[in-house]
Amino acid sequence: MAEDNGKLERFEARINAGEKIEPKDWMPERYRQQLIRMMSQHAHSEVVGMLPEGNWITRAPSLRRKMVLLAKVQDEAGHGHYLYSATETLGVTREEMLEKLLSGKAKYSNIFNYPTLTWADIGVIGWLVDGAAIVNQTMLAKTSYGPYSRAMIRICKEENFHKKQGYEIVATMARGTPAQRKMVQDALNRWWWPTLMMFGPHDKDSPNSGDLLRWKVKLKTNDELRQRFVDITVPQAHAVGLTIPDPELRYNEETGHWEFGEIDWDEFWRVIRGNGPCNKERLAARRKAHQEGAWVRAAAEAYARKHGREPGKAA
Ligand code: FAQ
Repeated sequence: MAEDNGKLERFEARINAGEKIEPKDWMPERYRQQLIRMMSQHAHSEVVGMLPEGNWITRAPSLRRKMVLLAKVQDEAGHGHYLYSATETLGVTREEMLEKLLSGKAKYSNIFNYPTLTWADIGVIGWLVDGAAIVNQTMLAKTSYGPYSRAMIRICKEENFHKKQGYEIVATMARGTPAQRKMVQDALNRWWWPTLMMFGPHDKDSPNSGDLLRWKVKLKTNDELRQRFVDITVPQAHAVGLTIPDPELRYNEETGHWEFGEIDWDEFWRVIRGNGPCNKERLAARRKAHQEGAWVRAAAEAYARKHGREPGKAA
């Protein structure tokens, strides 16, 4: 125990000195478990996050829009892969993580349990959802765990492109016909509040934040990041003539922040516990894809064995 205390002290001193923790370094079991929880949920979010947008690839309004959306959805598959690989460095296998997702035990971001009803939703997802992801992940790029931090740096670069393509769709529709303006405003009305929920519960209701902040996995709290997102996004909505669907939204000259109304936390908990509008549909789609991909996994394993490599390990 005394030895463990010494290790813990050295571990925390390294974190406080801004050093990265690497896979083979000693780490408290609680740090490892918290990272597995958070990083695997993040990986699942990227993969499930392909579904609402993938739904629109065949219906994109032009070839250019189709190519861009295809590339974006493909990027998200890539992000899932980097994040599963980074999580594997903590001693958990990809199969274990996937089993938790497919059996409904693991969480993934609340936001991907809402339907994409019109093309404007694709613009608004890029602008708001990728915009929120960037605010959150720019901080995570400085996280104390080396593999997560490095994955985040690359992912953030791609998310910046995603946000720009989304805002371009939004701006184009906002200066389009009355029907297009109505469609994009309606999409903003439906996605605004669920996007604010992406940052997690208020700090006072966030059981994990204590450990995560202490060990610099998180560098800012849920409420701090949510406020930052609102401050960045409100002027962007105004710039294209859209209205944020919050009657309580007002700018506070003294603090320099946009104040906003209360989030419907009952809706948040309902959605993350499996009872949102599309939870069942999303999991069914993932299970189907997993089953249909069985032959690909079998072929990859057979190939690895034939060439004397352990399946799942790089050459
Ligand atoms: N959704 O104690 P806290 C993307 C759960 S990537 C679902 O505050 P924590 C890119 C939380 O897990 C989006 N569950 O938790 C893209 C915990 O339950 P547990 C994903 C949530 O970890 C764009 C409980 O509530 N990004 O969008 C959510 O300290 C477009 C209590 O919460 C990440 O995952 C939620 N929103 O803070 C892809 C970023 N919030 O596990 C495709 C990494 C909270 O104890 C298309 N993660 N919960 O059973 C994080 O930064 C943190 O994990 C938070 C939550 C901030 C999400």
